[in-house]
Amino acid sequence: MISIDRDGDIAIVTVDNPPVNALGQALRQGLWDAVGTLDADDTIRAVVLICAGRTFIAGADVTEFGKPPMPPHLPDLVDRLEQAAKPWTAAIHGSALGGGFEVAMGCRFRVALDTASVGLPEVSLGIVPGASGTVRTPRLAGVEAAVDLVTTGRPVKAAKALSLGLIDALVTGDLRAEAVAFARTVLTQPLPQPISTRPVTSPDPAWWDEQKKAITKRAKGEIAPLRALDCLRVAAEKPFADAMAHERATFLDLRASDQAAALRHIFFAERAAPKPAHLNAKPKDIRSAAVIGGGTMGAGIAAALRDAGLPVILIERDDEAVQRGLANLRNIFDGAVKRGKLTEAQAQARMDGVTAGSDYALLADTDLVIEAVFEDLSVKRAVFTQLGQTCRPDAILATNTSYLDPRLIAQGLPHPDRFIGLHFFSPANVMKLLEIVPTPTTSNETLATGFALARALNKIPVQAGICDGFIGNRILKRYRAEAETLVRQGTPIAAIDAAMRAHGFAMGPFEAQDLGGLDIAYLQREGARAAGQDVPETLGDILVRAGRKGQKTAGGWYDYAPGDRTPQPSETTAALLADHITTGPVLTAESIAARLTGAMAAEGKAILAEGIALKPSDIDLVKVHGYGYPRWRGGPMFAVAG
Ligand code: 3H9
Repeated sequence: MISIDRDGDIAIVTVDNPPVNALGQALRQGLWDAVGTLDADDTIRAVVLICAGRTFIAGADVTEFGKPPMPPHLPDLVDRLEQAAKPWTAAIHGSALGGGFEVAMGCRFRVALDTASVGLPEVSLGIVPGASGTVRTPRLAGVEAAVDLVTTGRPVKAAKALSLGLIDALVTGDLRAEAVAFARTVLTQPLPQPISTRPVTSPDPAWWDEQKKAITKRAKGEIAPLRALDCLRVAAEKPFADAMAHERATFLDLRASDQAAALRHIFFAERAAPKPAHLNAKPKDIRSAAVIGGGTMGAGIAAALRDAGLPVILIERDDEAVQRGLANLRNIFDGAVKRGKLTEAQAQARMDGVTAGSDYALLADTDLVIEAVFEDLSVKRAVFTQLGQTCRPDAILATNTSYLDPRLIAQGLPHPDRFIGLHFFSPANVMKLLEIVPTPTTSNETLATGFALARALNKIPVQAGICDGFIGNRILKRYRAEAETLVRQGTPIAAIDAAMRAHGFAMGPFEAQDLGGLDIAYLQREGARAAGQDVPETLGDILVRAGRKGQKTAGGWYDYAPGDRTPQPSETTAALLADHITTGPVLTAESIAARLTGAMAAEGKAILAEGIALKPSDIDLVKVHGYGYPRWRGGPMFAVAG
């Protein structure tokens, strides 16, 4: 796990603890011992700490968090490194995160490859840095940089880290050789003060209040970012030792919290998602892709494919539609340029990799085709008839559908083993979730290719069985139905939305429908009714029939003033629904949230019992990544199991 070799009078300590060099007990002990060994070795004048594998130390070992802490504790190890008789230089590649960056701050110097990043992502695990991250960072880079780094949890790239003073040098090429050369050079100069003894200047109280306000708004009920801010303030105002004690107490408190348990659950579920145990085939190589349909969804999918570096063919009905599709795609990349995510040149390169047209013959040699046309069975079937005639027999053919039965879409398709459902979420180039829906004829190879595609697109794949709405929309339907039941029982619409926001959702169920439009689900219900299914009338149906489809019609569940998206309680809606509403008991915000999340969990249980979802954590990932369920609550299944 730890090896020591030397280059003249420089010792090189190499950490090798795959997969990410996490700081489990054995590694902490190994580093502890290495400091002692090298302090005692008179032939050594400086030490380089470097890691094998894909990354520098990526943090504490999260799997240890459910267990009692074991010595040597990380804060003590960081102190020991700082007090080592020889100066240590951390040589960073990949990511130095959390405890990894804290170890680097224990070292006297930090050099990093230009491709590396450093950060303190602890808040994303519901904790605060627990080994001096909140105390040393402000002493190293100033309070403002520390507050940003610690309370957002977002890592920064090496160049930014250098400009903030988080690292001392940026290198390219051979990290080990460069770090050894660096360690040798700095021996000729006076050593900088250890970070723990450096001064720190606290901003005035008004600045701290402003930060608190902004973070409270952003955190939406998540506690760790605010507790982190509190630690940083103590670190800026109190002596080092007091701040360390405060940080440690906060860390241990949060480590045992429900929020941290929920966030760990999502952390491991996300990492398990791309590689489910039952995938037993090798995925096909996908070197080219095509999208049928250049609307919002199709353009989003095409953008995601381009972002992953795949050449894309975009097919639309006619020239006019082709131009519209290309404009949609360009809009997406232009937006990315405006937000500083892409340069103009990168956006242009994204567009240059798109071939657009209306002739299916363009698809003759494409590896993967994703259909994203209008959600109508006959339209989709017509597309697959053409794909069956023009694509290679081994091309993977996927449908992006939210509600339709993929078996019906693929009926009559030659080689149906290469057919699969891929349910993207809008905007498809942004949303992380991908529901993967195999049919009974989908081959294992095609299924594995779906998962491999998700990895390539940096998405979180969840396998779903075939039912109305798959996992996500089926639960959404139940959630909305329960929300309507509450309205029928006399709970005000605005009270329900407020309760769900207080629970951590960005929006309540009715605000969300007004934003997305009530007509989509209405049309789907009408379709089912026309097909002879017994679909009871919903309150939403009454609103749509009265022309209230949401924000786009200036009113849905709420009214909207022109140019203003703030929902205003609506007398028109109240009058339209009056006959369907009885007066009932006044519910607290907590009991409203419990009813609605309980309904989601109940539907989730049914989905599991039917085999539509393979495991509870898959359902949690779907709700967290596709439907705004607060990550720090762990998803509906975790909430009821916990
Ligand atoms: C902390 O440090 C607290 C301290 O302040 C105080 C302590 C006192 N532990 O993501 P990947 C596993 S809190 C255990 O797919 P990538 C992961 O489960 C920690 N295991 O790789 C997966 O396992 P498997 C702060 C971990 O290359 C495998 O490694 N640090 C940990 O796409 C590969 O993971 C963080 O929050 C861990 N800390 O990305 C960093 N990390 O193969 C969290 C990963 O069995 N980690 N695993 O499924 C990351 O952000 C990414 O893993 C990283 C690599 C960017 C490093």
